Amino acid sequence: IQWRFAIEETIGSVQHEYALKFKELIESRSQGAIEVTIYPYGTLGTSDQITELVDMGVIQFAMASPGHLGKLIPEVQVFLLHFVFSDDEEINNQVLNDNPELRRTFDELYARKRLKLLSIYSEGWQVWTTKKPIRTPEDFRGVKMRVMTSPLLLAAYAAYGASPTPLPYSEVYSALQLNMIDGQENPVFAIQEMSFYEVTDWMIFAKQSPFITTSVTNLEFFQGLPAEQQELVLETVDELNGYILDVQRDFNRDRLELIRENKPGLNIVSDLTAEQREAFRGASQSVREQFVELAGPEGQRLLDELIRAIKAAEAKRAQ
Ligand code: 6CS
Repeated sequence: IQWRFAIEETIGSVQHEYALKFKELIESRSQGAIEVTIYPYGTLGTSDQITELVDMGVIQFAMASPGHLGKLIPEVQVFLLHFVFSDDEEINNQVLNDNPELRRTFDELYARKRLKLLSIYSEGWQVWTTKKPIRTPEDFRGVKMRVMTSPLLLAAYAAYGASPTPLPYSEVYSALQLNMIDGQENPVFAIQEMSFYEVTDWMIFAKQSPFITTSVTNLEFFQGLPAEQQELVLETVDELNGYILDVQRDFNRDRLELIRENKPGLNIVSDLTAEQREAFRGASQSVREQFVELAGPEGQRLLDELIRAIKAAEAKRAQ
C-alpha cells in the first residue's frame, strides 16, 4: 500500500520533520505493509494546488495552512488573527489540541469540503522581515507586506496601514529581491531555509500570531480504510502533536543562530516594548469584525471559544 503525503515546505522544514516522523511510525507500525512517500514543496505545486490534489484523491495526506486554506474554509482564518493567542506557546498548544468544542466544529467544517482534519499545531511565531524598521503601526504605512493568500490577512495588514500583497510561498524571495514587496512574515526556521533574511534588513519579533498549520487527509479515503488503519493514523497524529512542538522550538532557536552567523549586519528587534505591542494590539481589534464578516456566525462562535479557552488556560497556569 502506498500513501502519499504532500507538504507546503521544503526538505529540512518543520512540516518535513512531521511527515518524516509520520512515515517512520506508519511504516514500522504497519510492519512495512504501508509505504509513505513524502512530496516536499515544489514537487506538486502551491499550497492551494496540494489541497486540491487531496480533494481529488490523487494524494492521501497533506499539510493545509490556514494562511492559504482560508479561501476554501473561511472559518480557519480565526488562526490568522493577531493578538488572540497567548504569549505562552504551551498554552496555545494545549488549547489547539485539547479543546473538544473547537475540534468538533473544525472537523465538521473540513468534512464539508471532503477533508478529514487530522491535527492542528503551531510552527512557531510569525516574525516580520522587512527593509526598514517596524516598531509601531505607523511604521507600516505604505509598506508592501507579502501575506499568504487567505483574504483575512489583507485586513490584518491593512489595519496597520500597510499595503498587503498576497503571494504563494515560492514567489516571496524573488519578489523581495526585485523590490516588488518590502517585507514578509514567517517563522524563523522558514526565514532561514527560504533565505528571506538575505533580501531584507530587519527582523522583528512582535509575537502578533503563531504560524498555525493543519494536517489533513481525503475524507472518503479515510472512511474507506479498515478500522485498524484508521486507528493507526489517528494514534500516530496524536503522538506527533507533542513531538512537533519540540521540533519547532529547536528549529526556530537554532536557525536564528545560523541567520546571525550568515548575516551579522541584519538588524534584529527581538522584543517590542509593552507600549509598542499595545499599539499593534489596539490597531488589530477591528480585524475581528472583518473576520466575522468573512466567516459568519460559526466564525464568531469559534473566535469566542478560542478566546475563552486561552483565557481559561492562562488563568489556570497562573494559579
Ligand atoms: O508563507 C507561506 O506561504 C508558508 N510558510 C510556512 C512556514 N509554511 C507553509 C506556508 O505556505
